[in-house]
Amino acid sequence: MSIILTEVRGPVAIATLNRPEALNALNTPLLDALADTLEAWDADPSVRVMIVTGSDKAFAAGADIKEMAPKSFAEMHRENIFGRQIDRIARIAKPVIAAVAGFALGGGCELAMALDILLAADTAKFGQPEITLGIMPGLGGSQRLVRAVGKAKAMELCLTGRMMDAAEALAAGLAARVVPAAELMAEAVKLAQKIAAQPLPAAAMVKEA
Ligand code: DAK
Repeated sequence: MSIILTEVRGPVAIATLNRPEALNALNTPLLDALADTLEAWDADPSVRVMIVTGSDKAFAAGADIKEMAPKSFAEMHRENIFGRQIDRIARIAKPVIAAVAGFALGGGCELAMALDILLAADTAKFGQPEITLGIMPGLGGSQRLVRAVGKAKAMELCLTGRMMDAAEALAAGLAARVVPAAELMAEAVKLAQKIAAQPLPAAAMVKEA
């Protein structure tokens, strides 16, 4: 079974993270495959909007702790582990929606924030629990979370590692909208279709700006 499931519905392309045994923890093969997939769609004129999603239980429960564990923090920083792929994903020109149900923690929350619109299921739980492992957010969380929710809440989340539910994420400005979990994908596709109906160059320029 592929680590990324793909489906294209007209102008809307959907990538589903598929590592259920590890709650979609982001390891090198998964992030390589996701970046390759999104870049291929970015270059495909028939695709206008993309959606990245996970499972009911987890969008992604973090960067893969087992892959990081043998490395020193200095090695992780020097190798920019997982950072190269997140940077590739953030450079996708077409709009990308994060459809998030369940856990979006650590690198999982950072992946969602590297995309353009975060649509949350009412089951979504966000957090940057890195500090509980003795490390700090390394995939953009220290910057993107601040921009999304402001310094005070970002500091509180990063310094305590606590989780925030979907309602709090909506109130804080991290999520654009919260929908019932059963309707998450239908709502994400509807949103994607609405964007796909707009002129693509304008959409890409809005994103770039
Ligand atoms: N990595 C690897 N495996 C994970 C994982 C993760 N982040 N999260 C869950 N899993 C695995 C579990 O180990 C378990 O596998 P088995 O032990 O059965 O083999 C399976 O997924 C199911 O998890 P649980 O049994 O724990 O499920 P529960 O429902 O009981 O709990 C949970 C769900 C999400 C509360 C729990 O799994 C959990 O706390 N997970 C870890 C969450 C976390 O701490 N995430 C942040 C990871 S740190 C950097 C680059 C990157 C980063 C930092 C720096 N630089 C370049 C400098 C990134 C850091 C992170 O993301």
